[in-house]
Amino acid sequence: MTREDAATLFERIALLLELKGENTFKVRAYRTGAEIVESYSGDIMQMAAENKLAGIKGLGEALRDKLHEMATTGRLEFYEKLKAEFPDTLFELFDVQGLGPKKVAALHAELGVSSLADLKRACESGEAAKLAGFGGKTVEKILESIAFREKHASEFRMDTVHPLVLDILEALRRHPDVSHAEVCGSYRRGKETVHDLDFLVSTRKPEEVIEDFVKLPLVVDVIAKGPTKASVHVTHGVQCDLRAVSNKEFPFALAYFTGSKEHNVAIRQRALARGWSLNEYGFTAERGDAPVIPPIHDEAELYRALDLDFIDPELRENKGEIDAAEHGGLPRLIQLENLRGVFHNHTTASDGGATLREMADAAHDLGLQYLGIADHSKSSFQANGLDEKRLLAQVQEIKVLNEEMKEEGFRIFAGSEVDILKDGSLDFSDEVMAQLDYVVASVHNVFNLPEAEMTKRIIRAIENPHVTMLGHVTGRLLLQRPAYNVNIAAVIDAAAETGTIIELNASAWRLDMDWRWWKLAKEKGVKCSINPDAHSTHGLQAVIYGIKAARKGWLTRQDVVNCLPLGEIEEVLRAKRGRKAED
Ligand code: DGT
Ligand code: CA
Ligand code: CA
Ligand code: ZN
Repeated sequence: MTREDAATLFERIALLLELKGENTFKVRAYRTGAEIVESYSGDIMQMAAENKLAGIKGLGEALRDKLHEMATTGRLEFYEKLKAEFPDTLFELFDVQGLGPKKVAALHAELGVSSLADLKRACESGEAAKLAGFGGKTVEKILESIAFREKHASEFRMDTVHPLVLDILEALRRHPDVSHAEVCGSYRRGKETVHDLDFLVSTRKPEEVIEDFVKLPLVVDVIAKGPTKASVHVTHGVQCDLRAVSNKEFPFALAYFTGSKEHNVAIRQRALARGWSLNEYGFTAERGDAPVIPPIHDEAELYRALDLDFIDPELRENKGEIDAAEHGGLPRLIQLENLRGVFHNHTTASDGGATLREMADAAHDLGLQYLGIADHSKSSFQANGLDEKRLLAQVQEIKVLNEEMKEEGFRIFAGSEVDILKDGSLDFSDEVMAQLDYVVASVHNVFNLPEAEMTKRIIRAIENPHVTMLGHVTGRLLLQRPAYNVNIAAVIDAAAETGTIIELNASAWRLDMDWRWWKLAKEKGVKCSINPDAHSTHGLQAVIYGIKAARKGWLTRQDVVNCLPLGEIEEVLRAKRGRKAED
């Protein structure tokens, strides 16, 4: 069980206890527990397994015991029992936008709402609007959120599936009868959300491997099982397909099941043009005069046989990659190892769970050379945004810490995630922003503007010489909240013109700006910054999702500013301000 799973369980327990009308003290203990688990800077699950949690502030004995149980058994009996007192469908309500625990409790107690379907009915009939705290606006928002969720009901975010993929691949690779195991499908292509996971193994004993696969501990139920394939549901309700093939078939099956469908169709046509048919098992000569089929041992040889360079899975969307592979024009995609630092990170000064020092140590431990802090600005009061005074105090604190960390070759950059106000002006004056090393400008409220107005608002912010980079361009929360209306192409043009960096927010919830826009941005000369938007030390790990999205957007290390070493990044941060002075 990961720390996220454990934190989620504590959150849910808090909510269920609240619904039961338990005392608020107890409820709060679980909620605090969830926050601690989520943001603790050490390996809290390992510590829980070893019974070493004593002394962590805010974690009482009851919660410590529960963490121990979760860490060692992967489940929690207390939660299972509690959960059994409620209908399963109640849990659908928990992630609806605009529906906090209090509202869920009111809906449940007063209208007997225990599922999304109930909620929809209660909203449509006008009953919900009569409850205390439910205006027409709230109801409208809930209905919109339900519609959005229904549309994406069978998709999963990276943070849900990534740990599952690691676990399952490890189990498959450890199996004595498996020679190769890979994950295929949209996951391998680095899509921001996936419908299901597709695994592939090569083996001489498919039946044994399939038999053991359906018995893996994280399998919840078996959907279908045959001699060479199986489908199961695992944790979180994620469907996993497994196919077993021979070693000889493996590269063909790997390419086929990686997709995309559109890429496969184009590749198949290319094979046909030289007289070969292609499917998940191999090439077959279709004509007597077709060229001899060379031996194929891996995907690279498969592409080579078609006179193509190897195409990284992330690029396989039939969006120009085949033409590029034919002419030596594929980019050398960025890798996690290329990152030298990270911008846009929060601390306990605003809504983060770790202190400045803890964040700096964690970034240093990851092997990074610099960490950019960007706590929220004062208008984001719900996130405890900093006013000028607190911000400048933080700048001083960073200076002191930088003196200490200088010898280690590590540097903290003082910044701020400055709110872009409704009219496109910024939450801090130029004078204040001038005292920072960099500024991320983001929209955090008034999402419902018409496209032209939102675009104008964002472009006005970008035109400020102190705005180093634009944060989460569309404000989307994957599977949860749609992007606001904004003309992204126009924003890219404005960024190119003003020398503003655009953020690739690496949080699995955002991955914003979307990968579909990066190729255009890069062609216009816009630089990217892969920003974890970390709200805890663990949150820094989000860069792995950002790297996947950047690769999918054709980006190389040259396109991403935080691949630059400490010695070169400062100049980039100063470039836009300097530009103003020269003009
Ligand atoms: P998703 O929806 O997130 O699961 O996306 P994929 O791409 O993983 O789609 P999935 O799981 O239905 O199929 C995995 C891959 O198998 C897909 O990317 C390409 C290949 N594939 C599946 N069905 C077909 C098909 O009818 N024709 C071709 N050419 N390829 C297919
Ligand atoms: Ca899939
Ligand atoms: Ca599938
Ligand atoms: Zn933000």
